[in-house]
Amino acid sequence: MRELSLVIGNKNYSSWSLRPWLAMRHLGLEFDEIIIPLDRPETAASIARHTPAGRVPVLIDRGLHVWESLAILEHLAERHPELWPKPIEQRARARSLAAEMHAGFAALRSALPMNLRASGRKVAIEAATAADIHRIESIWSDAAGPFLFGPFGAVDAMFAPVATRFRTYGVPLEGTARAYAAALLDHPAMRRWQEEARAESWSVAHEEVGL
Ligand SMILES: N[C@@H](CCC(=O)N[C@@H](CS)C(=O)NCC(=O)O)C(=O)O
Repeated sequence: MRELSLVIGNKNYSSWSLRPWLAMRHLGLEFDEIIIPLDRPETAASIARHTPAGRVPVLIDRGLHVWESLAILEHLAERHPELWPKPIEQRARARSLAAEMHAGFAALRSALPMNLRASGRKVAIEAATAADIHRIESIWSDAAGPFLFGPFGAVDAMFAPVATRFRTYGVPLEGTARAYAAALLDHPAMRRWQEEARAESWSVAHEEVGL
C-alpha cells in the first residue's frame, strides 16, 4: 500500500472525486485509488469506513484522513504550494473562486450532472441554471491562459468537472472561456480520467438526465 490513497466514487459521475484526483495526477503523485461505486446498497457502509461525513472523496495521507474536496486540495498544497498562484492577490482570488465553486452553483450542479459517457444531451435550462452558467462564463473569460492563473492549479481542478458538463449538455462558450474549457478537457490527467470513466460499467439512473 502506498503512503497516499484517494477514496473516490465512479469516475463517470463523481465530480467531487475528480477534483483532488486531477490535482494529484497533475503533481505526479503516486497513490492508490479506492473506488466505491455510488448509489448501491453497500455504498454508505463502504464510505463510512473512511470518513464519518458520508461523502467521497477522502484522502488518506500516511494514516491521516482528509475529506471535502477543497480541504484535500488545501492539504495537498501544504507540500505542493504551487497549487495556488504565488502573488498574494492572485492567491486570494484563486481561493475565493475555488470556494465559490465548492459552495455554489447548486442549480447548475443539479440540472447538469457530470456524465462523461454522455454527449449531445438536451436539457431545459431554467433561469437559476442560466445565471450560474453566466457567472462561470464570466470567471473563465478572465483566464490568463491556458489556465485561470497561467499554470494548472487547485482552482482549475475545482472547475474541471464544469467543462465536462458544458460539453455533455452542449452549453456554448466563446473566446477565452471556450479556450479555457478546451485546455481543461485536454489536460493529460483529465484525458486519463475520462478514458477510465468510459471504461466503467456502472450506471446510476438518476444521474442520467436529458435526451
Ligand atoms: N462537499 C463535498 C461533496 C462530496 C459529495 O457530494 N460526494 C458524493 C459523490 S460526488 C458522494 O459521496 N455521495 C455519497 C453517496 O452518493 O452516497 C466535497 O467537496 O467533497
